[in-house]
Amino acid sequence: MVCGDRVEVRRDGDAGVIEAVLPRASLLFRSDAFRTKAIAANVTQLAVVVAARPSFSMELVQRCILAAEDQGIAGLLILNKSDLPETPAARERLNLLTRIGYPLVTLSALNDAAPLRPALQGHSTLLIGQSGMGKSTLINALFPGAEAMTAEYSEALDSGRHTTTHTRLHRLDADSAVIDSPGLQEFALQHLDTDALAHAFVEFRPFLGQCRFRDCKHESEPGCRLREAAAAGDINPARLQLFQTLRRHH
Ligand SMILES: Nc1nc2c(ncn2[C@@H]2O[C@H](COP(=O)(O)OP(=O)(O)OP(=O)(O)O)[C@@H](O)[C@H]2O)c(=O)[nH]1
Ligand SMILES: [Mg+2]
Ligand SMILES: [Zn+2]
Repeated sequence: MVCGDRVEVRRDGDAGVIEAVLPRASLLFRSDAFRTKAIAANVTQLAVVVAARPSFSMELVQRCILAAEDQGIAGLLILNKSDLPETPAARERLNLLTRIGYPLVTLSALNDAAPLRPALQGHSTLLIGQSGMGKSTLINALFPGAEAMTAEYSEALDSGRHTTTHTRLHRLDADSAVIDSPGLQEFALQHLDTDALAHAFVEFRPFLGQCRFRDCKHESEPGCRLREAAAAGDINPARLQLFQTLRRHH
């Protein structure tokens, strides 16, 4: 059983006994070189939380979004700590994803979480991201009684302190929930084969199946439609490059 599972419970006196775990609409995994672990079930939206400080990895953000796409989960970007003066530069880096359609909410969890509320409606949203970006601070802003632990990030290490250790679901209303999760350092995608990986790049989809060779790896094969699209500016070469890097690491 993982966070977000729906279960059937039988009453047994004062206690409840879980009789069955209902089929999952989605299941998100996190993995590193050593192991794979389920994070949460039945998530309908993955919100990647970033901030100008500590610094964030755009590759890690994209890996999270790719994992979401693979599971048919909507991707959302949250740029937190908008009170920091370096925020416009962080916003600029996110263009790589906002240009292909991913929605972005910019806010300061310390000041006001209201800008996020409309995007949460009707979704089970998993907050994910590097340590220190402010996921738990955001939970506390949305749920006044939550008392989620937060901690200042380390300026010396330019990273958070891995304060949150468990994944926890907070119910917003009957059909909306928000899940806090421990900070990520890496997000492996070994479980995606070449085809699944290519499909996870949403802007590649119109071009897939149009390469000269059916088993095209989109590397140096002649007649590769994806490389043509990158050369023509229809897809960002940086995204094709990320695809190639991830594919080679299978
Ligand atoms: N300036 C500023 N600081 C913020 C904001 N939101 C959060 N912080 C600070 O950022 C630090 C990290 O916040 P957390 O909420 O603990 O971060 P987290 O993403 O939950 O970190 P992990 O649980 O380690 O993954 C804390 O010192 C927060 O007070 C914000 O909007 N502005
Ligand atoms: Mg936290
Ligand atoms: Zn190709």
